[in-house]
Amino acid sequence: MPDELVTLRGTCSHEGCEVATTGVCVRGETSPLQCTSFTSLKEAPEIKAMTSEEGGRAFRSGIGLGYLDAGELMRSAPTFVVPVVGLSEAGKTCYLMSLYSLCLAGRLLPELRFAESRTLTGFDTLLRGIRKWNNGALADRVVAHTSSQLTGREPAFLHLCLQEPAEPDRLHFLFSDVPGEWFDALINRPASVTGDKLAFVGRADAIAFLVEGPRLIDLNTRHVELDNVRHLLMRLVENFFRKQRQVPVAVLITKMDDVPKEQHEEARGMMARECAKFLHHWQVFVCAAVPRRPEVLGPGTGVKDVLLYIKDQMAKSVRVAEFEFTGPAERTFLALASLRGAKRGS
Ligand SMILES: Nc1nc2c(ncn2[C@@H]2O[C@H](COP(=O)(O)OP(=O)(O)O)[C@@H](O)[C@H]2O)c(=O)[nH]1
Ligand SMILES: [Mg+2]
Repeated sequence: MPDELVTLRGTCSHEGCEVATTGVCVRGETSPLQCTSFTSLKEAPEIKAMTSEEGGRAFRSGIGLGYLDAGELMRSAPTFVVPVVGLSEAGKTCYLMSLYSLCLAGRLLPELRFAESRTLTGFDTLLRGIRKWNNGALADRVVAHTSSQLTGREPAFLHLCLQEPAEPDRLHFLFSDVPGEWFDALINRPASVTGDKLAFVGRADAIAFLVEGPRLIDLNTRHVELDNVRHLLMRLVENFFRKQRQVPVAVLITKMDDVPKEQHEEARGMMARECAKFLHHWQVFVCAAVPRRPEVLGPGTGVKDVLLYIKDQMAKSVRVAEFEFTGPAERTFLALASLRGAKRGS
C-alpha cells in the first residue's frame, strides 16, 4: 500500500490547491509532502478507512470507483460500462465533467433525466476546475491531469444513473476516467496494459473514443494524429474484440471550438474514413465539451448527442450484458431492450 498517499491528511496554503480533497498537489509535486505550502495534520482514522486500498472502497485519485465498488454496483443493477478512450489531453476528463454539468442543469431532458450518482464527490472535484473560469475565459488547465501515479494500477469509474422520463428502469452507466498514458502504452507496449490496467475495455458495452480536432486539422500534427487514431483503433479491435462482437463506438472529435466551422466537415470525413476501416458500429460527433471559444461552439456541444447515441445503441443491442468485470461466465441479463418488462436474471 502506498502509505504516504493513504495516510496523508493536511491543508495547503497555495491558492487553488485542493490537495485536502483531491490528494493532488497543484504545483506538481509527486507527494504533497514535498510541497512547501502543504501542512500535514495528524493522521485521522476515518480518512484512512475511506482511502484504504485494501478495502477497495477508495475514491482513488479522489475521482471515481475502483473495481470493488463498481462490481458491487453492477451486482445490484444492470450497468453499462463505457471506457472513455483517448491519448493524454484528448479531453476525456472534460467530457465527463461536461456530461455531469448537463445532468445537473437538466440539459439531458427531455430524453433523459439525472437520477443519481455514486461518484458525486468525484464529479464535484472535477467541476471545481470549471467554476474557476475567469469571465468565461478558460485557464490553461481546467482539470488536473489524470495522474497515472495516483490512480495506481486500477481504473477509476464515474457513475451516472439516468432515467428516461416515461420508463421505470434506471440506467446505470460507468464511464472510465483513466490516464491517457495507458492508451499510449496500448499503442506501444500493449502487453503492459491489456491484461491489467485496460482489461476492463473487454467488458465494454460501448466505447467513447476521443481525438483532438485541432490536431487533425493542423497540417503539422495531422499525420501523427491520424497514425495514432489508426493504431489505437487497431489495438482496440485486436486486443478486445477479436473473440466477441464489436461494441458500438462513439467517436468524439474534441475541442472543435478551436477549429474554424468551415473545416468541421473535413475533420468529420477524416475520422469517418478511419472508422470505416476498423469498426462495425460507429458514429462521429463534433464536440466542444469545455470550449475556449464558446462563441464558436457552446459549452457541452455534442456531449448529449454522444450519450443518446450510446443509450440508443444499448436499446437496439441484442448482446447479452455481463455481470461485473468477470466476463461471459456470469451473464445474467439482456441489455437495455430486455430490461423493458423483463426482470433481471430471467
Ligand atoms: N478548446 C477546447 N479545449 C478543451 C475542450 N475540452 C478540453 N479542453 C482542453 O483540453 C485540456 C485537456 O483536457 P482533459 O479532459 O484533461 O484531457 P484528458 O487528458 O484526455 O483527460 C483541458 O485542460 C482543456 O484546457 C474543449 O471543448 N475546447
Ligand atoms: Mg484525464
